[in-house]
Amino acid sequence: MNVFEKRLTQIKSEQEKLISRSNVMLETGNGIYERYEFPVLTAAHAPIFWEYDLNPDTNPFLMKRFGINATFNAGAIKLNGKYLVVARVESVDRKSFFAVAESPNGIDHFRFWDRPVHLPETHEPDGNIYDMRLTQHEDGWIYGLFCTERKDPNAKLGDESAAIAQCGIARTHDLKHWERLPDLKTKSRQQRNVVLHPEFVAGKYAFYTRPQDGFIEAGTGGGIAFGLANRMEEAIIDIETIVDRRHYHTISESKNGQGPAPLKTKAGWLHLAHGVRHTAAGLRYVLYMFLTNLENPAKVTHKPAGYFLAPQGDERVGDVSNVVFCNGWILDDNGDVYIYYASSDARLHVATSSIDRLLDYVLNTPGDDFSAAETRKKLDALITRNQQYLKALSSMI
Ligand code: M1P
Repeated sequence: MNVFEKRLTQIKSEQEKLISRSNVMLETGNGIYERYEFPVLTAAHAPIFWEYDLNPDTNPFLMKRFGINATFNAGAIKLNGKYLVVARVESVDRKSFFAVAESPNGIDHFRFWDRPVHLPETHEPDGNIYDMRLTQHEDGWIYGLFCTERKDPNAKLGDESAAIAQCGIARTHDLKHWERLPDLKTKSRQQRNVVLHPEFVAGKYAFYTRPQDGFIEAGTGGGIAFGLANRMEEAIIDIETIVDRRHYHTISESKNGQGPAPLKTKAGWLHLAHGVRHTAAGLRYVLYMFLTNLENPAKVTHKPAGYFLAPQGDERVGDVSNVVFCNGWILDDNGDVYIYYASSDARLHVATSSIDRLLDYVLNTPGDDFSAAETRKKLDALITRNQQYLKALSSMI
């Protein structure tokens, strides 16, 4: 066997082992959801024919000719019985594109479709695209809203980082053929983490937005906002109203953003979002939940204090460490929920729960009272309530 043949055999067998490996649910957990031992999608899941020139004459050493750096922040949907994620795939040149990966069960054996998504452009080409949120809208389309980033035309001479982020919009019926629509227009100079609500509200298309002053800093952008547009073919939001405000000394004091489209439940719309705070080691991204009113999804009715899911173990390290981010989840017919979260801008994981458990979490976990004394009082009250059970339970354990 020559070098080419030897390497190809090895690479193929390693990848097959990776994709056919069964995931393992981690024991115990917190009762709210279960985590799994292995990420569901990594750079190593990229098909061999994406990264290598497979012609032995032009690539005798079987080198990578196109490197994939990371696969993360994925939109998710169940279509025709398959669990599909539309991942942000980042190549080694730092550009992102979207690619669909499919699993038979939602927790393992994710395999990329042969080709990445061919997303048409508007008259203003995208510098980069990422973080697609999928919404199966009651108008019959599946919409993909994502961030389109372009170099700031007013950047100071020599500033090669200043960028403008806006919300790109595309729609499809099958995740294969995509129609690009004009970018969303709002009054905010920067826009990221925009999500389409699945139902009409007051006869209009409803959006969760995240107005922000700078590319990184939210500035005066107060938090997750809500706005209405008449049409998707030229979506314009005139008024953005803050739904979930940032707050001093919380997990989202620096910024926050809606995750996937909210899930409709009997008690309200269930939201998953990310919150960001500054630490001495940089920004820390965690996930949190809240519930909004069924008739008025701009009104928060319940919001547990603190985070729902934070980076742990290996998840804490990656290109942007100490980050978990989620823009995709699937509610199955039997009430199971698959939460696809990415860690540290590197890889995609799944956590599983059920709509009943998630509702129990948001309805019965105390909210934030914004002071250390109030937090301590809540703990004291729980200990007092528990005292009557401790004796009885100690004989059980
Ligand atoms: O690097 C962490 C995340 O940063 C951005 O999120 P936000 O706009 O809330 O700061 C996004 O670029 C996201 O893709 C990334 O994971």
